[in-house]
Amino acid sequence: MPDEGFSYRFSSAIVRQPGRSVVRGLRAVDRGAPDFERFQAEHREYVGALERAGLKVRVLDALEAFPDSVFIEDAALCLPEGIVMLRPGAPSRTGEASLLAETLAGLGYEIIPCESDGFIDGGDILLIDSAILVGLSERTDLRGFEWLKAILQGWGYPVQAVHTPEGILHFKSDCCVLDSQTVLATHRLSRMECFASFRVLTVPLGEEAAANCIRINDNVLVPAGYPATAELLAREGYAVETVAVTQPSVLVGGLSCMSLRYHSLAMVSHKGTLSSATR
Ligand code: CIR
Repeated sequence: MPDEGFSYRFSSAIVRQPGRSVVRGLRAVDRGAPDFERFQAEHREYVGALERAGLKVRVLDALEAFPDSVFIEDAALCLPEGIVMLRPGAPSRTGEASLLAETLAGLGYEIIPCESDGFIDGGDILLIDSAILVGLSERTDLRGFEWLKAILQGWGYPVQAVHTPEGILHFKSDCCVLDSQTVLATHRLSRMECFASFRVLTVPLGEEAAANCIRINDNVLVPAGYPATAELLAREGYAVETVAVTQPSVLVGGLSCMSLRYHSLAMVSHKGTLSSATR
């Protein structure tokens, strides 16, 4: 298992451009389609925020055949020991992982292909330095979890399955890591047993969508439009940057799912250990 900070200190990220087909992306409640041009503009802003947090960002071309492929985090899990290809649970997203694997192979990491007949989405995997929590959800089942657990335990990670309450698409739709000891979670998740050993900051009522933040190096990206959450985090001493995700949110997408954050191989000095450059 790697050093403290591995779950939020990164050097690099990969994102995928939204295609025009994003207007046909999956949604929980049909409130109409997202606007493609606005989606693109928000995506550009998002890339800028990742860069300002210190990441070198690679932007992949859109995949028109996969309307939801902009939500790239669901197809792979990047760890200092290797990259695990996942198997997103929505039928229309089958195929995203194998296309992405071709790109990820170029990073130099060992790539673990998905050999499960179960399903697992990256949006259900919460990395905290001392634990990996995997939400069983509409998209992630027990078989997918057991398969991933065997790989991650082989690398020395404590892994735990947790329940994703009904009505929440992915576990991380409602929580995120803020540092080695702290998570941000909605009321419906904050009292869960899996968070008992952590300090939990609870998202103010009415701002549930703001739980999908991302801590990257010294910044915390927070969805724009949730002032009470931004204020709470700033009061706690985090460097907050707000990013608009009005169009991704039409498709139940948020900040975490639009990038794969990772440590460049040069920063992993030996198996699983990050060099001081990332700390
Ligand atoms: C989907 O339903 O798969 C996409 N419309 C949204 C995926 C968002 N991913 C995530 O929260 N990890």
